[in-house]
Amino acid sequence: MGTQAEEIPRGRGTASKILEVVPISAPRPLSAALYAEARQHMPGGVSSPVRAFAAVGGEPLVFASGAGPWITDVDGHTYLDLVGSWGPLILGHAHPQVVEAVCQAARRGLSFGATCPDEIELAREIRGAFPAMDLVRLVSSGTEATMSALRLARGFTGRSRLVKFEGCYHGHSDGLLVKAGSGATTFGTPDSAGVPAEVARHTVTLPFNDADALERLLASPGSDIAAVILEPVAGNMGLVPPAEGFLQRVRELTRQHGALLVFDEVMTGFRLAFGGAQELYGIRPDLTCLGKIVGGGMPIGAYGGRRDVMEHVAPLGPVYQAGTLSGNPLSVAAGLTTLRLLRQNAEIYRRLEEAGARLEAGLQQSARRHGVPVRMQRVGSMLTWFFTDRPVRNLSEARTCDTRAFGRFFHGMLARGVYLPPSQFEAAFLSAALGEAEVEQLIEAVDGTLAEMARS
Ligand code: KE4
Repeated sequence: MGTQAEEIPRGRGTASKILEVVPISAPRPLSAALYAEARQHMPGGVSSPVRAFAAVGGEPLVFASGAGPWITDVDGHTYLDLVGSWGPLILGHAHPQVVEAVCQAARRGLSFGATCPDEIELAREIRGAFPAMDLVRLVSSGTEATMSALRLARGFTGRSRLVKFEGCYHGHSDGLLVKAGSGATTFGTPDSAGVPAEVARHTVTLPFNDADALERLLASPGSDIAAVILEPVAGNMGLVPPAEGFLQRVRELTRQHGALLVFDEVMTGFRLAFGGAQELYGIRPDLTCLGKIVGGGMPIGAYGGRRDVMEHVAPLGPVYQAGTLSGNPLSVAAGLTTLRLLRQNAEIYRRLEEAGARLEAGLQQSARRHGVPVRMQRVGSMLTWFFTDRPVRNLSEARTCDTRAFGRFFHGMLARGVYLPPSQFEAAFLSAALGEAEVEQLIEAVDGTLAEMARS
């Protein structure tokens, strides 16, 4: 299937839509009415908590459609979308070839509960991008991918304890909703109601970017660590890159102590490079978890890695994991089309890097011009505006940021027609659908918002 770069719908250059300035006070009656109705039927009126705008205030919008870099709410207001469904939409909304692939798959049947050809093709495509994944198991979400990978790590090593890093999010399975215990290397404590202390105690949480803490833990007698899981580039405390040499040391330490290294690339996979962060930083993990882009916007997850480890997964081995809609034909059709377009248009990653760099330069100029303490932390097309004047290297430092200022920034950008993730502790995502004109519009919206913040 030949795909030319021009077939990636992008902002129509100078002819792209003019950002609609939607004053914060602008009436959004349909959104408000539908959100009120949603609250009658769904907890908080949302299907996932972060969508509720709790971190930025105000009422969430209800959206009707998306096209390329744009998303339109039910009141007809259109915004440049930097959420991109929280990462999957690297090609933008409703890419014609992705939509067509899903429609064709649907006409062949929605689900077979058995292997289909595209499923095999997608597994092949994933292995081509991630050479460390000798075998791949498809599931239906990032949560399932990480939950299954960690059960597999325990089954393979015969050990019980896990290590994660503060601020890294790996989905909502019990063993991962855990915060640091009283002492850094002691037992974890639940980070959500409903997680039993007996489960949380098996997970140790360390500061991100602190390889010395990991070394002390792994070297401690009886550490019994089955796996160390991390986001190689953290996006769930805001964008926090790995410190120089951090990933290499984690790789060395886990190998030295017989713990499996699990890269959670649900967000970074196919985002930072076609081969994800492990391609960018040259690290070979034992297991990799994927989601988001690998499904092109449809429900999906995947985990995989070393053949000797993956051969412990049922039906080959004793570690059980299953799923009614795993490898769903519509999800794999969307994912396969997305990955093929990315592989055949590798310049997308260069364009995303250029767009990110221009946004970053624009922000630095605006922050200086208006005297607002804000910085952008970015890797490729994943980025966060942190309201602080110091680097953010871990969760403790992220928490020192001015989240009220971020809330004002969020609403100022929304009023200028730009939809950002509604939390300081999330990453924003650029899509290949952003053209030159849209990047300029983003830079102008940031400048106008910071100018307004400086005046108030
Ligand atoms: P899902 O179960 O939401 O598909 O994936 C969980 C997950 C796992 N690993 C990483 C690194 C992730 O970022 C995620 C999910 N990311 C959030 C955004 N921070 C999804 C948005 C939401 O929870 O509504």
